[in-house]
Amino acid sequence: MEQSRIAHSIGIALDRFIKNNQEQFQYASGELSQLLRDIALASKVVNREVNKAGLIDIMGALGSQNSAGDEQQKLDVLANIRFTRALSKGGEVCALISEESESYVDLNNEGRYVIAIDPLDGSSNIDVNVSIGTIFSVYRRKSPVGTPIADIDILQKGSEQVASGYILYGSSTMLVYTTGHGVNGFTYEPTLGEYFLSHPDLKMPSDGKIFSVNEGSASTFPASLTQYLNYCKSDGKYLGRYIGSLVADFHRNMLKGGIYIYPATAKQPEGKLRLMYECNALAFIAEQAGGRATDGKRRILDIQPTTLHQRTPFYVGSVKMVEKAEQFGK
Ligand code: AFP
Repeated sequence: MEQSRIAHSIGIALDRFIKNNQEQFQYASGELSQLLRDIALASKVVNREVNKAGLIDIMGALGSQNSAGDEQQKLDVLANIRFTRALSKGGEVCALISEESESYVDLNNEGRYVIAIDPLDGSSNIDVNVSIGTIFSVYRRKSPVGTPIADIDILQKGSEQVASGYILYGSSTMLVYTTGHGVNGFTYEPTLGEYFLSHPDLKMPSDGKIFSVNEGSASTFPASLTQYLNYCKSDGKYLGRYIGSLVADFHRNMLKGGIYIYPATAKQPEGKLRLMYECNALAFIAEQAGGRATDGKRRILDIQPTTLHQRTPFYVGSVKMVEKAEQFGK
């Protein structure tokens, strides 16, 4: 019995996977690997807090508002602290852009990387025990190491990301990331406190059946989107699925095939989602998994950000579904 148990390999742990694949990275000095480990470690702490949230009554609004005017939840604040702390301790990060801070956080002029992060996305789902996520993008700084951070370091296009990923705090906790060599997904094993490779070389189906959009705002959608949704509904093969947690909606569509849309609306002409710490990271992952991400017209990764908290419409998912939705806008 014991022998047969030992014979079964438990799989590749995240640490080993990162180490084994370090050479793939153009600037393989080990710093990016360490940075990914720092993010993984912080996510374990956040995961623990997310899991015990209901038990120790740390849920609910703290009463302050973040830079975008959203009401901050306690867990948002905690997650922001955990990730900032982990990334500042490591020393690899010179600046951190976060949903929770109006300006970027200057961490360490010696660091070579800039991080954009939404520490806890989908915060309105926290109180009702629905999946939430962390989203992150990693860039190389452009100014010389040791000098103060400059705008060119901060306002980089998504196409300049060297890594991106997300953590999904769902029925299992998963970390999914890319360094531009495909996408790999790791599932957290809580009793061992470790992520294990569960979804190697993830590919998004080229077509799908799921459309994810908040139809509560349908009266304010652009005409092209209304036409696309009418097409989906009249066809009969499509399913509507919308959690309202970007990471969870994106992850489901990546595994099953589908499209997630947050359009420009009459109320929010630039859309709701933030380019730098929501859309770019998922666009990079989508493309690396064979999917497509646009603002309905332009490739997300080609958009030059001009401000930290810039918003963009977001169409992401299976190539054929995104292309079909775009056709209605031509
Ligand atoms: P919250 O963090 O305020 O819950 O917003 C979540 C989010 O940024 C993204 O995760 C969702 O997909 C999207 O907004 C939901 O927005 P709507 O409630 O307008 O559909």
